[in-house]
Amino acid sequence: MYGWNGLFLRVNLSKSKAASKKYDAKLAKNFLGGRGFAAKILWDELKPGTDPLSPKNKLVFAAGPLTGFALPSSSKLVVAAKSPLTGSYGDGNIGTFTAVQMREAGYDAVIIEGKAKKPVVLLVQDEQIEFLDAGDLWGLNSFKTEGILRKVYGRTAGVLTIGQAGENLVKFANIVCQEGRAGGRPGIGAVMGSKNLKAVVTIGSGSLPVAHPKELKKLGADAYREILTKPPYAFWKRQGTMMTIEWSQENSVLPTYNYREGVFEKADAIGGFAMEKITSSQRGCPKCNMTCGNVVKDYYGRESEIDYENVAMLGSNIGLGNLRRVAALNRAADEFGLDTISLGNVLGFAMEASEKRLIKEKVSWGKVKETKALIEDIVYRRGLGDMLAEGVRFAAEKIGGGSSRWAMHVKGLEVSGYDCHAAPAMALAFATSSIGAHHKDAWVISWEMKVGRESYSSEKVDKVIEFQRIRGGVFEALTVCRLPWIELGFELEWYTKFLHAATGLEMTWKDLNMIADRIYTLIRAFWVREFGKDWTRKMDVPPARWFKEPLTKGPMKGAKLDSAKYDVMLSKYYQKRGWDERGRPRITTLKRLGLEDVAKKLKKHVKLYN
Ligand code: PTT
Ligand code: SF4
Repeated sequence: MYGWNGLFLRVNLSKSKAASKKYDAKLAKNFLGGRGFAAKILWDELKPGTDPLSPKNKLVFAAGPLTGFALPSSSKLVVAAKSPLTGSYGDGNIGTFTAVQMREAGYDAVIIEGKAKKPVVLLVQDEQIEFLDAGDLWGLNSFKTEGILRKVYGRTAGVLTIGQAGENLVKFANIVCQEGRAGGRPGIGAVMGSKNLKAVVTIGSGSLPVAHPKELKKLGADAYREILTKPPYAFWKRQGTMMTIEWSQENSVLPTYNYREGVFEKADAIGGFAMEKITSSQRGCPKCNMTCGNVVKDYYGRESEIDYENVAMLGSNIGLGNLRRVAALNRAADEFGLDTISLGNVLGFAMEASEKRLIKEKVSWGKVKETKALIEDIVYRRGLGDMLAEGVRFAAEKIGGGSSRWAMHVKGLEVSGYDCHAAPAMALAFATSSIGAHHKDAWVISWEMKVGRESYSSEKVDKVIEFQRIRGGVFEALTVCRLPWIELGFELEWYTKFLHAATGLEMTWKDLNMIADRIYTLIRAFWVREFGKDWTRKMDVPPARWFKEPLTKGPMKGAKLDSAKYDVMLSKYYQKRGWDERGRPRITTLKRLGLEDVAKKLKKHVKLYN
């Protein structure tokens, strides 16, 4: 096999043992890597009903066949497990030296099982695997932990860590690296914590098998040059994802006061231009020449790397209109290893609940010190923080009072930073995303603003599926960054050429879309298997606030979603996907996608289907 190493490393923390094993080449061709591998491994190896925080859950780090080569923005890694937040398949995507080092160590994926007796650091150095005592690191934040490990293992070692949030099993704890890359929104950091795994250090010294080395080298050089010629490049380098704050405000989709509104009175103070005045440096993922991590000095004079989502969720969504203060909360989230999107949601939820006197604690909008203290309570699970550490779905069930209407989540995963009162296609994208309400699979909102936001047309359903294929399927399986394509217009044809040079396979985008559908449908099967008879189409409906409480301000004042029209759109989505009226993959669809074994298991387990 070229492109792929053909090896998985399996680590058992309970037994302090590890072994590598060849996998079938068909797996690579059918699932590519990254999310494809993770979904297949978790489907095959986890029993339905497995407790996500038990030793029986498995943590998978998986890369794609382009990872590790000198190709633009190609060093991403999928981190996946059964999610403690949603109770089903969960993953995240993180730009990290670990992706490169893991591939150079000879592995396309690492599967971590069991639970260490005491806190450990897993050290993967080519074929040598060690379980190091992490007693001294337990309790430290992610930055300190990484700093200590980097002193020993060097600047380019792969180092993934959890902070105290992962240790304390906060349900939206994530995994952090390089002081500002973070991934695993649906609590993948908590899964790592539940295994007593404080960090994973990876160092590889091998070279990757490549089908056409000269072709790959030339393509890589051409592609890096091409990126520099793209017209949006210069502005991208100035603002990165932060330019989206102004755009969201103009289009009335900036999440504000717990998604009550789409415009924020202090948006200018937290936008890309405000950031430019205080940017001190830039960081990014390895192998990228359009680095987008903008570092600013926060309210306390410390460095904080900010992105759109961080600022929307810890800024406008909680009524905080000062960028240095927002950056301070973002830095706290990175240190503790908390997903900023879910964090901004639970904070906004608590502020609204306090305003409505549904909780006894006073939690005010837009106060940095109070909010920072509440974040610490969440991390250490004290008082109100303990409830919020379980996510908004749980908190709403607990406090009642109609709060589930404004608990902003889908399937338990909190909504990322786009208000959808007047964006039906984006609402559908959130509702049908493979891990809960994440924008990663289909960020159709900018397209939707151009074609007209009112309609619930078939064209919109097609666009959601098209994006889910490209982004949620192909990019997540290749583990390449999607931003060159979305933000600069770097053409999709490059990726089939890269694939050919690396693997020798002639794959068209039609072939890739088929693989994407296979992965997406397998993940859907995972959800259906977990929920069994309780699975209904209600699982694919966005939060009630967007249907019931119109916007009261801004250019879209009065707008809200129409539930009857949404329902029709959802049915169309199911038809086009080949799923039934309850959103379950039809047996014929599973077979068409080469998932016969999944069809058999699902049929047996859920006892459903025509
Ligand atoms: C992603 C989600 C995002 S999406 C952001 S900002 W964004 C938040 N970042 C966080 C952070 O920072 N610290 C923290 N403690 N929590 C955070 N949670 C949030 O996590 C990220 C970039 C970005 S910045 C985006 S859009 C793109 N995401 C990609 C993706 O998902 N897939 C892909 N193939 N390419 C992508 N490219 C871009 O990567 P999750 P990163 Mg992230 C500080 O993790 O769970 O996937 O959620 O990975 O290396 O930081 O790069 O406006
Ligand atoms: Fe990482 Fe940004 Fe480069 Fe994508 S564009 S690879 S997120 S630095």
